Amino acid sequence: MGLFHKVMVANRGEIAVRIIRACKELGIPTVTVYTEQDANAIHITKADQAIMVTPGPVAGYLDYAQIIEVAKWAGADAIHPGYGFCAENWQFAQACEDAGITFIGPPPEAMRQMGDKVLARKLADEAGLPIVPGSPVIDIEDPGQAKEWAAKIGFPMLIKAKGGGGGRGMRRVNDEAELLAGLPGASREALRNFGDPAVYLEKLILEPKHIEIQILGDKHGNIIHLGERDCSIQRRHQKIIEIAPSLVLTPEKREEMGELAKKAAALLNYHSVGTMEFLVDRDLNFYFLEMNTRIQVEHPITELITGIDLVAEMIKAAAGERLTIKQEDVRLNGYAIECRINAEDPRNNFFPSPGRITRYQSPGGIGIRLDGCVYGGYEVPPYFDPMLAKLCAWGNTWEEVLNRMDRALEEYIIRGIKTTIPFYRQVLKHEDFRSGLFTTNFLAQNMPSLTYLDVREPWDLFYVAGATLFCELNQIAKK
Ligand code: MV4
Repeated sequence: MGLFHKVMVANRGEIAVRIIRACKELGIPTVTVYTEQDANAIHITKADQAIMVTPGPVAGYLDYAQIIEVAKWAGADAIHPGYGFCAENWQFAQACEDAGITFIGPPPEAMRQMGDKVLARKLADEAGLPIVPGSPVIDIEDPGQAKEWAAKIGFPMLIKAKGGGGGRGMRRVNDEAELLAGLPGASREALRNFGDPAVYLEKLILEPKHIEIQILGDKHGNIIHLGERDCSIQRRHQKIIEIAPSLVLTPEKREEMGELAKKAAALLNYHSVGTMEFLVDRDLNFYFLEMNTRIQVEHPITELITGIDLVAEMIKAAAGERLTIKQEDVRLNGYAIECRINAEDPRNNFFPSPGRITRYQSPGGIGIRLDGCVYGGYEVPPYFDPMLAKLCAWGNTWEEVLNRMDRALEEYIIRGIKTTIPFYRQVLKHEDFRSGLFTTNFLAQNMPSLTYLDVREPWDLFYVAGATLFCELNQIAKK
C-alpha cells in the first residue's frame, strides 16, 4: 500500500500546515520549502523535513524549477502546490509530470484552458453552462458594431478587458452614449494595464451573489459536487467571509448548478478538486464566471458541512485511487462560516499591519475549527498575504453558527498588531448579513458603519459621528 513515499508541500502558511496534517493522517512523510526571511514560519516545524530555497522572501516559493529539483533531491514522488504561488501554473503541473513527480491537482491541460478566462467562457458555453449575455471582442473603430451588440444585450452593461480578470478593468455604462464615449478609454486602459487593448461587453448583473460549486473527481472519470459556498462578502475582490450552504439556493437550484458543473468538468477530463464560480441574481438566474483549478482558501466550510476531507481526497485521487463517495452519499449537514483573520487595520482602510504578536490566545470549543499559522512572539512578516488564520464555525442552524462564530471571535486574542477580528463582530451583527440575502455590494454599502460602530471607549463616539457624516455626504455626492 502507501499512496506516496513522500509529498513535497510547495507552499507556506496555514495551507502548508493543512496539507501536512492530511499527509500525516494518511501516513505519508512530508518535505517542505521555505525562504530565508520565513525561517520562523510554522510549516517548517510541522513538516518532517524543510529545505531552504532562494532567493527570498517570495521568489523562492515561485521558482518551480528549483522546487522540483529540491523535491527530486529529497526523494518526494508527489508535489502539493496549495493555493497561490505555483498552484494554478499549468507549466508547473506539466513540469512535475515530466520530471516523473505526481502533481497533486488537476490535469495541466484543464488548468491551461481554465487559466485563459475568455477560452473558459467559451468552453463553459459549449458545455451548456449559462454565461452572462455578452459580445465577442469589440472593434472600437466601428460604433455600429458596438451599437448592434448593445441592442442585443441591453443596458446597463460592463465593458470588460479581455486581459483583465479578478474584477480589474471593468467599466459600467448605462446607455448608448456612455458606451460609445467609454470604449476608447476602456481600450486604452486595458492596453496600459494588461498589455492587450481588446475589450468586450457583458450585461451587468445587478446586486449579484457570488456562489461557487465545489467539484471532486478521480482519474477514472468519476466526478461529484459538494454543494456551494456563498462568497459574496468581498472587499476589493478579496473574499473575507464565506458561508456554506447559501441561504438563498433551493435544493432544486443546487442540483441544477451542481449537475451542470459536473458535466462541464467531465468535458474537460477533469480530476482532483475544482471550483466553478457563478454570479447569481435575485431571481436565482446563474451565470458562469470562471473556474478555479486548485484547493481554495475557503474549502474548510465545505468540509464542515459534508464531513469530507478535501485535501486527503485530492491526494488519494492523485495517487490513482477511485473515489469512494457517491453523489447520493453527499449530505449537506447544518451551516458553516469562515472568517479570514488578517493582519490589517479595518479603521485604516485595511492597511497591512505586520509586526510582533505580543499575546496570542486561540478560540476553541464545540463547533470551532482554526487553521492558523501564527503564535505568541511570532513576527508577522510584511512580504506575504496578510492572512493569519481562518476561523471556522459549524452549527446545526444559521442562528447557531452565527452565535458560535461571534463567541469564538470574542475569545480570540491577538495583541501587538491590528487584525480584522473586531470588524467581523460588526458584520455578524448587521441585519443584512444575518438575513443571508447579502450581495457582493454589502461591504461597499456598509463600510463606514461596520468600521466605526465598535464603541469601546467614549471617544469612539466621535468616530461614529464622523463616519455617519461621511456616509451621508457620500450619498449626497452620488446623487
Ligand atoms: C460582473 C458583475 C456583474 N455583471 N459581471 C468581479 C470579479 C470578476 N471575477 C467578475 N466580477 C464581476 N463581474 C457582470 N456581467 C459583478 C462583478 C463583481 C463581483 C463578482 C464576484 C464577487 C464580487 C464582485 C464584486 C463586484 C463586482
